[in-house]
Amino acid sequence: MKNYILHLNKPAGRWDDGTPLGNGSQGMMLWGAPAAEQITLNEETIWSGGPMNTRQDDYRAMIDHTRKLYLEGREWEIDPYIDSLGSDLFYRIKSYEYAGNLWAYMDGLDAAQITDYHRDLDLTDGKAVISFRKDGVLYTREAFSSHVSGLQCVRFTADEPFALRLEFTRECTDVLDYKEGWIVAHCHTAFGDNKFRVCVKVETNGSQTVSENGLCIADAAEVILYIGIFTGFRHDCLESASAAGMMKAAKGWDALLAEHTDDFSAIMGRSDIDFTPSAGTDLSSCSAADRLQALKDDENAEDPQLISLYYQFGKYLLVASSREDTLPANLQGVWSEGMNSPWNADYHTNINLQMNYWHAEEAGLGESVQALFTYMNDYLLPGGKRVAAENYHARGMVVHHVSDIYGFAAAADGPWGMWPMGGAWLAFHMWEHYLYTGDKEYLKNTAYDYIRENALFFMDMLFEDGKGGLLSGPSTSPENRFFVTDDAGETKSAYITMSPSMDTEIIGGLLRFYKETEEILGLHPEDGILAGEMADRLPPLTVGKHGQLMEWARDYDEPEPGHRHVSHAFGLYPAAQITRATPELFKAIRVTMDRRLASGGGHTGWSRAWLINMFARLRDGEHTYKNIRALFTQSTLPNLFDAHPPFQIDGNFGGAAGIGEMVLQSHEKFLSLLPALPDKLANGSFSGLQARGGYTVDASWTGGMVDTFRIYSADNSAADVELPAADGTVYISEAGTAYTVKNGMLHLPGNALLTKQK
Ligand code: FUC
Repeated sequence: MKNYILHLNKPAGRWDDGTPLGNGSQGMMLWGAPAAEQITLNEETIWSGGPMNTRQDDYRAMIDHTRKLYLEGREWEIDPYIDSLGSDLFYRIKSYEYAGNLWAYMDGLDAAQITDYHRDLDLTDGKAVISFRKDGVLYTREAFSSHVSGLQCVRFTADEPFALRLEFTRECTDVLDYKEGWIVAHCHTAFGDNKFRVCVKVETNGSQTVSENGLCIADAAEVILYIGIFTGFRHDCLESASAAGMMKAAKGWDALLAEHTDDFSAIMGRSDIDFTPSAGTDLSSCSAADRLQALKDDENAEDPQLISLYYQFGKYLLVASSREDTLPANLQGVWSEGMNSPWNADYHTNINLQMNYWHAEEAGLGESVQALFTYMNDYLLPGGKRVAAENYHARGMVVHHVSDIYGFAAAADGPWGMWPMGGAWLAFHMWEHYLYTGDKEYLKNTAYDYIRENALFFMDMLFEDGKGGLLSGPSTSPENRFFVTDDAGETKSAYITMSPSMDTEIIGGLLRFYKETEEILGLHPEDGILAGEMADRLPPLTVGKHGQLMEWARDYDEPEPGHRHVSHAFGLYPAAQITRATPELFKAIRVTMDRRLASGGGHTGWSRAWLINMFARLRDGEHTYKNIRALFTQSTLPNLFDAHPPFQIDGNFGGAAGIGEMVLQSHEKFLSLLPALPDKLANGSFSGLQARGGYTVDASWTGGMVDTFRIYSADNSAADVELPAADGTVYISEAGTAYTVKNGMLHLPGNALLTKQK
């Protein structure tokens, strides 16, 4: 893989313009100001609040009443009825919090006198380097966040002896201890009194003096900070955990850096998508902020390499915020600036948490995906079973639209929170992992319980429509409203209904792959058969009066036709229910997307990222590209962070997924090379991409045509490959066998490296 470096040439003016580093569970954001380095620290389990009792004895009666209203044709009464029950129906979770700020003040480095400023983040080895000069003296700050040791490390050096003062600040700090070689802070969260410690071991050849406001170092050639954060969520005894954790610093900078580099670059090196710039336009050494600005300034400007960089950055951020033994990435990965993060930096499960992992399978980020599955099994499953039993009086598990690290699963926030689909949507990720790997042991040991419990919930909760069909609900089409007319002829907007299209897509998909899971594993075959039968009785997806895919079971108008969620497009992406094999729906979803965009859709980063994936699935390379460009020019901060606004990480991940979908798809039961390649990206290559069926795929192309490609699977599986080539085009394998393209497809009997015949 090429070396991808995210260059910036200014200090961050705000936290969300900083340089993010992370080891999966801890993170730090470097601001890079010469005179006052600010390192904003995070640890993923510093989260206010705690487990909540969400039992509601009347909840099931409320559910049944809404169903009755719907079946009696009094749908317009549902939202007012829910409103009349008061806000106690919905809970509010607490916020993820930062761990504090570590400051390094260096007097005399006034911004006006600084030259040669660089702030670089190497995405391959996960190391940041900030450097600048004053009066010819070179100052350097290097940082990495090590998953292997669990420590985050920062080193200050300069050509000449220097001084600095270290200080730690945070609300809710009970003890702050500065002593020679150490800073130790004992802190707690704003609510719930969750305790944690921030420990900084300071190593320097300079002199150290403890003062009231910090640790002062003078005459140093080098100052190294080894930072460890230890939380009560993870450890019973903070004293012994921090003592043991900080021992790892004894290895020293070089050894810690070497083991970190091996670990990080092994994961990052697995996959690459490299778009070739046109001759003479290599911008890879320019600042990312300037490159984004150039795209904004000139609508004809192109920067294919920025798309490659953005793809790697999407991988980088996930590896830095989600690893095999951590929690999954939250709305801001693992980064957060203060005590209250936007949307609590929670786990939003009506698209955001899912989007965080959209690129992960294809990019080969198995360790990161594991964090999601562990969270689903260890937190959502028990929490979701409680809510299913206590509130719905049903078997199985249910998760609504937000969650936290305490396994919260009940309906939250307001009427739009009456959406019992979050847990089920996440089950698709487990099934997809099986499709990618074919790993039956994983299916049985990791995925089965979670998939089954979600299926059982809906098998209990679906209800008869009186005409032989089954309905779901009450539910919503995430966060979107529709117009209903009451019996007095007055039109009102409402959230809550039965069987919105996304419900049908999620439940139908879930019940069908649950059935397949039972067929594969044979554990409860009768339940699998019943699930399949119930899926067949769900309402069909329907084309509405505008030719659009209907968002709800009835063809309502909506107050916000450009709404950021396009939930009924779930069947197109991320699921694979709407494809070229369902031409009417394929056409109708396009109408839906065009209508959304015509009314201002895609205005949040994640919404734009979703559109990129949808257009790629529609095989429309030009619109895919247009939306990537819009993501860069409208929803990307100077350091390449996605902006809702504010910073929200899902768009980074969804955007990376969409870039992958342009060059490789595998959801139609065959491999498709360059399915949505825009003209502007006519030349390039990719390597190490994973595809469903257990394949690893490499390819290179010029002029939009595949020159060479390699398909590999551990069991040497045959592969059907679709590629942009005229019928009769011949590809030759290494062994000299000729394969001829027919109807845009090639059939390969097993692993092969193929080159187009000249
Ligand atoms: C979803 C979106 C919002 C926001 C929030 C965190 O509910 O509708 O735009 O991204 O998640």
